[in-house]
Amino acid sequence: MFCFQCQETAKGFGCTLKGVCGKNATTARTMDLLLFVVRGISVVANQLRQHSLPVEKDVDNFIVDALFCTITNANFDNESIMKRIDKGWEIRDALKHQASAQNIPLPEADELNWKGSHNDYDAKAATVGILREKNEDLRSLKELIIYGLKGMAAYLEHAMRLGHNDESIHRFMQNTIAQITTKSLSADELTVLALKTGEIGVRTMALLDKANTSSYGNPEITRVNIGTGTRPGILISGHDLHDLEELLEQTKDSGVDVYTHGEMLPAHYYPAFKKYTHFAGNYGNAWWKQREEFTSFNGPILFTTNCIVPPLPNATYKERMFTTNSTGYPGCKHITADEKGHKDYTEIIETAKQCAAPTEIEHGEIIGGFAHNQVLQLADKVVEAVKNGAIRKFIVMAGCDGRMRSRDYYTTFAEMLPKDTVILTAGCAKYRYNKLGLGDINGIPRVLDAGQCNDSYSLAVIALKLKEVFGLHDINELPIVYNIAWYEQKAVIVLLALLSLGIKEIHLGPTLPAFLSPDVTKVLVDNFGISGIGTVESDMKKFGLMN
Ligand code: FSO
Ligand code: SF4
Repeated sequence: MFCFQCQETAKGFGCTLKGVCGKNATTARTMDLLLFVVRGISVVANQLRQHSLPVEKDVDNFIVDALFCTITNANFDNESIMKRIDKGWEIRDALKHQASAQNIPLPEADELNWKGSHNDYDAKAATVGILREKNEDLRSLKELIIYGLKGMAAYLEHAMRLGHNDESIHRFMQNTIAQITTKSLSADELTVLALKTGEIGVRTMALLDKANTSSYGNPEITRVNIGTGTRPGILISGHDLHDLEELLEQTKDSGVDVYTHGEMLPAHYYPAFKKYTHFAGNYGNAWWKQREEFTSFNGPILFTTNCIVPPLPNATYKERMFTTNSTGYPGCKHITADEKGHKDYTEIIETAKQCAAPTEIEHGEIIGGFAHNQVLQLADKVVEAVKNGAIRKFIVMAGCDGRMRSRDYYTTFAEMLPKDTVILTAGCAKYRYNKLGLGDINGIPRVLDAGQCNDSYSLAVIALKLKEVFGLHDINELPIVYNIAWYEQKAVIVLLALLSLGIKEIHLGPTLPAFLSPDVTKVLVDNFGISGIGTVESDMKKFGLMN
């Protein structure tokens, strides 16, 4: 196996024996084969579209799900990946049949022709992974684009589940994958394609924002309880609000409470979910603390998306773990939707009824709900605070949290920030500083949480609005510094999206991606001023934040 798609990759180089995330070598290779299938399907689908022929919705759905399930920590269930591969061959061959019936010529590519039995999969997979591209810079750019597309697929899937779709995004994804598969693109051409991926990433996040806000209202300032009640609970983690809605509906008279974990916390900010009195609060912290926190939660856990941490062999909660959508874990019950898209959570609810109430690990409240609509309602107050010097700078500290000790940097950084600065956050990175009690500036909290990682879109909307209000020509003239933490591939699409919006001088940590070759890193440094992080003190000085 070889995988270097996430920040925690082994030795900052690549996982070769087993993933630091817990993914084993066989599953890593099976995922490589699934991506091979995705490439074949994309080539044929793209070719049909180029000839103005229709492509079935199933193709779009398959590609989105397949990309999503290969994201870090989403799916550890080899069997479910194998099933996707088998279905993929059928889709590819049906598309080929369609092409041949219409005399559409197809390019030469192994991805279009190979087929073998399950016994052949592992050997084939070993030849079609990341290292198939021998040129380090081309490999770096191709993987940068593919990881961006994986993040895009995740956000698109959430929007689609709420009935919002955009054919142009699917077309872009499949066309991009087809180009990477069949064309000999130069480094310059791939760089352009990476930026284009960011541009479509903005479109995808805007689509998801519309899907979420038109379904559940605009997030608003909300105090979220972090303590526990006395009734048994169900913990829902991940990012999918549609799953949450169905779970809340089905649990409302059950005597069971629903708590959020990790990235599901921002669900509390949406008006539509406030009517559920049993939507009890947020339990715990970011994804990587789940081994301890799921143990003390005592009740069942539903994973709607990544990040799953493989439970230890003696974990008491494994029988209480349920997965859905693109996620999977061997031995855990997977909940699928019926043909109308409806999921039945009876088994989770019945499991919860047999469990003790959650053990309280924290007490109090956290505040959030500062997505674009809410912040723009406060715009006068914010602009006034900037003009009169009460707010000197905004620090965008969005992105992901992770296990590495080096991420303590973000807590220290937040603690050391001067009192006239405001943190704008989104994603699970917030757990490094959202319970520090950093206070407020004239009633504006010093940590403004816009929501999930996809709500980084909100931060871009806020920045663009401020640029307009202050009459600036360039978004980079705003008093905003970007100190972003990344972990997995959704952060890659967020980064590409910010670059496509012209945002420069982004600091990315705790380490730069291993998949960026020295030459590609140089392009990003020269053109966008991207850099890593240093020590808290040196970065404070660099950002002009030392008092
Ligand atoms: Fe975090 Fe995991 Fe949202 Fe990621 S829970 S790390 S970028 O999946 O998606 O922020
Ligand atoms: Fe390693 Fe990250 Fe890939 Fe897991 S996702 S195998 S930790 S690089």
